[in-house]
Amino acid sequence: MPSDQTPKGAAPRRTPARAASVATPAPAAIVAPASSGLAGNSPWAYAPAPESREIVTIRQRYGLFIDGKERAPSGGEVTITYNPATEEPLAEIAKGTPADADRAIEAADRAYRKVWSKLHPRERAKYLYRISRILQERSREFAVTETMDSGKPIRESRDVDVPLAAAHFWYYAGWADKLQYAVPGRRPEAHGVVGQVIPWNFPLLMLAWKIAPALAAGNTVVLKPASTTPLTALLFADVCRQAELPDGVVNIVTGPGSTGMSIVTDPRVAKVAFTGSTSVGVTIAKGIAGQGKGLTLELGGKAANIVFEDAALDQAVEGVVNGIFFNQGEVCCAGSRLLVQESIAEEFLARLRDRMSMLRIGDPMDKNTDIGAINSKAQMESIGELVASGVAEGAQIWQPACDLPTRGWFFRPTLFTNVAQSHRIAREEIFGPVLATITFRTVAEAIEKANNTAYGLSAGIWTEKGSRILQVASALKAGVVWANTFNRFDPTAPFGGYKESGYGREGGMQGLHAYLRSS
Ligand code: TAP
Repeated sequence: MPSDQTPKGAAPRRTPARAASVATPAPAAIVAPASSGLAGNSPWAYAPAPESREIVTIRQRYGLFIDGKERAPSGGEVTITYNPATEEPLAEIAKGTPADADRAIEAADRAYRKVWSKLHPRERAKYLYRISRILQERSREFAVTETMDSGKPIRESRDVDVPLAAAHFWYYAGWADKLQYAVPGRRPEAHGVVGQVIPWNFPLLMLAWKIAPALAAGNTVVLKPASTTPLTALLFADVCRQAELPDGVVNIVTGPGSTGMSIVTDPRVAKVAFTGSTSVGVTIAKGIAGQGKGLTLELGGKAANIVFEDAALDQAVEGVVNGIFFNQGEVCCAGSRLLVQESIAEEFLARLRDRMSMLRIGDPMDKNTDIGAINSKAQMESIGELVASGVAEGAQIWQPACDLPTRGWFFRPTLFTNVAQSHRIAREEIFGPVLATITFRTVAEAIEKANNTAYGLSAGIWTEKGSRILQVASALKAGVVWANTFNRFDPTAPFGGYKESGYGREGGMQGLHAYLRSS
């Protein structure tokens, strides 16, 4: 396998950079006057606080991780992964083919039959603990790599993605020798080989959500990362080697969607887990229909974040900002619909605009950055198209006046008011830093509007009244309901959706069930 090195963090030279950046479609007339906040040219602007890239060595080329070894793709082709904040190519990534998927599944099947299923569960647990410890020890390296490859702020990869990924391995390590307590009265058994396909918004964390419970339950894994964010999965392959995980227990096959499809439809794959768009989720469900495989689908969302008139307004503003601007809004459970009670709407929106004017948008490697880069040019264009539809359909757009970097894919935080429930921005998952505001008068109206969506992944409630939280939470058709907080994740808590947000749960004991068959 080629292993030629470039200097630390350097991009391969021979690949040309991508086209010029995509401008946020924000006509000057709809942009607010210059902010007096902490961003831009304010005398109170923060000094730059860039994280060092020195800890990371990004190689020029990466192969597939199959049977414990790095392998060249059978077709000899590569794709390029880019830094979304600079548009620079980071590395060449093996373009795995169906033949490579076949080899990976064969290795996982062999590892399952000959090694992993024969290990005492306590021994399996030791590997998971070891992986968790290594992730913690190498956390800075993972955080910097994740930020460079995905565009998310270093503050988030450092404080959320990497610690949560380590926590998932730690949590499921504890389950490995206690599986009988997860399915009382029945005999838990692993499926065998599981096929997993993950998206680009939380590359390492989604890998942990998938691999940790699968291994704890005694399965072996073939995982396909998203094409735009393969680097932390490939770094994780190195962690598997460092942890001396037996060969073939984890296999990572980079490549296009069609390679993901050949993994999930292979008859030797007994269980499939997918996170990503609803359309691909549907394609996968159709592709494996009738094969008797286990399937969990974690798909899109259009969460309502509901603010009642008695809420602590400043806290609610923080929660709404966190709900939609965390990870640039590229979050399946993002609170992308703000439902605010009419009596406080004007005041709430004024405070929200003030807060949005303080957000710092720019270099994701700067520790002060709140909103980093959009993951890809395609995603930028998709956000821009939906925002343009909001303007065309008559919603009122507002964006803070902030300077965006001249290179890279950056999108201004965007607030829409005068939104009708029929508008596309109120119905479709935008997967970007765009908030659509709808008002309501009564609790019943709030519930009806919140549930008026094809999705059902998450929701938020902001009120001082405990009884109202219980009433509204039990009426909302959403898998996760946060009260007076938003985007809280914990390995012990199940996560998943209803309706077009998919089915099955990840996290907690429920997440383990998906990886067990019990008799
Ligand atoms: P998807 O196409 O759903 O990509 C997710 C994963 O599925 C990637 O690894 C992708 O591989 C793979 N994939 C694509 N087509 C496949 C197929 N036919 N069979 C098996 N695997 C396949 O998402 P996207 O195109 O990157 O984003 C489109 C929209 O989906 C976004 O705008 C957003 O609304 C939504 N999205 C939702 C989520 C979550 S968490 N709900 C995550 C990402 C995107 P490649 O990367 O190689 O294409």
